[in-house]
Amino acid sequence: MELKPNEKLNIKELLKDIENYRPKRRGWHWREGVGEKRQIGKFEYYDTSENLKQSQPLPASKYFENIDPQPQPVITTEIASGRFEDDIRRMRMAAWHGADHLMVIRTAGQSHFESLIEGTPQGVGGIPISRKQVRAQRKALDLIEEEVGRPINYHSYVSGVAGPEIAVMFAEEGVNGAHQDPQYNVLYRNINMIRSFVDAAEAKKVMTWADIAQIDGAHNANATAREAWKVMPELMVQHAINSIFSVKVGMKKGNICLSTVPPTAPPAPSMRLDLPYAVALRDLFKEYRMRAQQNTKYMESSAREATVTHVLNLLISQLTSADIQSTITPDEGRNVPWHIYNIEATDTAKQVFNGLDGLMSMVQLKRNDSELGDMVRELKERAILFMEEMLEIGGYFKAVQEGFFVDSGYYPERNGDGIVRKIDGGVGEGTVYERDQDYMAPVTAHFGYNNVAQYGEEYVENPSKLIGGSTLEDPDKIIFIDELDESDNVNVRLEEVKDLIGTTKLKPEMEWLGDGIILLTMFLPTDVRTAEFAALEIAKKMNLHDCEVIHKEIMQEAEGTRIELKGKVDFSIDTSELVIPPKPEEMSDDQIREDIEEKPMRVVAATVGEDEHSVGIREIIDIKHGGIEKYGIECHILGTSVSVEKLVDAAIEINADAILTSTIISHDDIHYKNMKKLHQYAIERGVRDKMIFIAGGTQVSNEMAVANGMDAGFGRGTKGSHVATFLVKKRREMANED
Ligand code: Z98
Repeated sequence: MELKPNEKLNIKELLKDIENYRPKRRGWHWREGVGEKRQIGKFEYYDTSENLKQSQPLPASKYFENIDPQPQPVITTEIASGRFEDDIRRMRMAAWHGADHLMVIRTAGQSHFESLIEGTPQGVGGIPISRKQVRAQRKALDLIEEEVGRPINYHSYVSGVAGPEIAVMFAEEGVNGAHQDPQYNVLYRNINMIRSFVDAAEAKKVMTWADIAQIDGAHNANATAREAWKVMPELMVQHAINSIFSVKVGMKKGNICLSTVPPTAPPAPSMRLDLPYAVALRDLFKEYRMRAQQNTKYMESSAREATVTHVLNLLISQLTSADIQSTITPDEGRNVPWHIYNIEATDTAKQVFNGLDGLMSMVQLKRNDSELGDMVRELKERAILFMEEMLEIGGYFKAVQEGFFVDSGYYPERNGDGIVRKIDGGVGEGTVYERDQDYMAPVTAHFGYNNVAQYGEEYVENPSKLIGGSTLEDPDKIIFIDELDESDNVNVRLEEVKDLIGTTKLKPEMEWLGDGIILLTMFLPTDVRTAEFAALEIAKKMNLHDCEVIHKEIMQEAEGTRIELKGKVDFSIDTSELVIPPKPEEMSDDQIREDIEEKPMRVVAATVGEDEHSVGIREIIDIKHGGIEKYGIECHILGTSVSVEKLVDAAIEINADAILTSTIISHDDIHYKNMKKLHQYAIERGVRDKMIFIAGGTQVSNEMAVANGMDAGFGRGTKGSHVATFLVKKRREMANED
């Protein structure tokens, strides 16, 4: 199977023979070519990585030779709409925009599952992580990474009491990154601490074998705390615990990523709090990697507001460092996990890093004798005191029992509202046993005591040799379970939308093929409460169903409200029945300019008859709005209400290449009558074949203009470049005829 840029990824084809698919590679991939200066288009970049083979550049790149500079950090986007098959298509779009870390969040609280699940059931707010789904996504990414020319990291979560099993499955299936932090289980999923740490040792060992990069869970305290900036000292302690624990298990520091989030957002003076925190963290954890995540704690339903906070977060990454820049989605505040928001967030990261390229060659953080320096020191001191107190009372488990974590006080202040878990409580309590003397497991990447030396020294490092390799070395030993649920699986879902696959039927879609969802933005000149209900009524009248207001913003209490509303349509359209006019030809600016430079061009222009409207023609000519002047075309505007005779005579006198007329008035077809007159008079003067005649105006169609003697007609929406393209092409054509 191979992907072609102009062909859709065929999910059915992808799922064929999935039971025999083996991932192409293992291990995390950092971007290449980082740290080198790089010439891209007309600019030299300081902070980029290797270009992609194929990509979708930012909209404004058309002004810069379509360049698409790739920032240094790996860029994450989290895609998990509930249907892995639809997420695959979104992954392809995200990869084309520059994401190379695709995370799939598991469906609500999957940490509570006590074993692996199988098949492809549909999720809510995430994907039920199963082998088939993981394998299909990895297979798709193996193709997509070929297409864009950069390895893509596939990522999910290793947590819950099934953590080690999940780690093994991820290692088998070529997953490249995973969240793993025993503290997450303890604090947020109430899993017994002893069980959680023992499981973590096993899981981390497996992740180490598979070279899976690890992200910790400290940022969850940030998201959970009542005031996120109060837990800054604690976050450092959490990072420290998971990092050193992972090192002790054998994980390399280069694969240990601290999950860090700028803790505040405007209107808080965020830079003054977030920047010292970021600096302190990087001071303390130099040897590790930084995964900078976008702030989601203070995210509301305004995409604009979320984007500004995201941009400030990116500035912090640029001022300090980020190895992975995670964008998540800017829409967590309204739970619309839609295609477009993943793409927007990825583009925001790319755009901001492009714009901030080389910033640190010009500015320096003021570390000495400064508020920044003082705060950095203070934060570190608070974190170290926290750690010391923790040791004093008997270690981490005791500290959790005492409610040290996620307390809303700014340490050493304590408010007594931290999360309390008991050492002898929680899920899986009492399930950890010491291994017997004769315990033996013929498996790879096993943590701790394993009595294999009795079979020979060569087995100590590699016990699975005893059985000719475990599933990690010999994937044929993996037992692949296809589907367990007859009605809740991908085959059934694909069947439901079969009319939309490989046909000319088209339906709008936000997250799932054929979901029919559309987003409406409207301004209603009333108060917010009335606006919300009025919007729903309006949507009903538009025949939308399942409507929901997803964002409302007061413009002024009485004057009006901005509303964003989602709703569904239940029809599809047939693209084969569409009448699509031919695309207006448009040469590139440089091509037009080159032509004019080689052979100068002169035009006369006017509004003819009794038409005083000169705005249109001026827009087509004036350089200010991209008119034809900008290509070096010499333009003589004769004014308004010019007679046809005067216009042609003037053109003859200055030896013009073309005549441009403009008319807005169209009653009694006066505009077409004038065109005919112009054509006739030009014949009389013997210049009709020597000049180009163009008529424009809001009511002008090309066909009618040509039928009335013109060479071309341009209507509403015309830009200078369209007219210039026509002029250049027509002149070439006329020269060839000569
Ligand atoms: C992120 N979207 O970081 P269940 N383990 C850790 C986690 O941080 C998480 C899970 C497991 C954000 C935050 N984090 C989401 C360390 C979740 C998830 O199944 O939801 O409990 O596990 O990308």
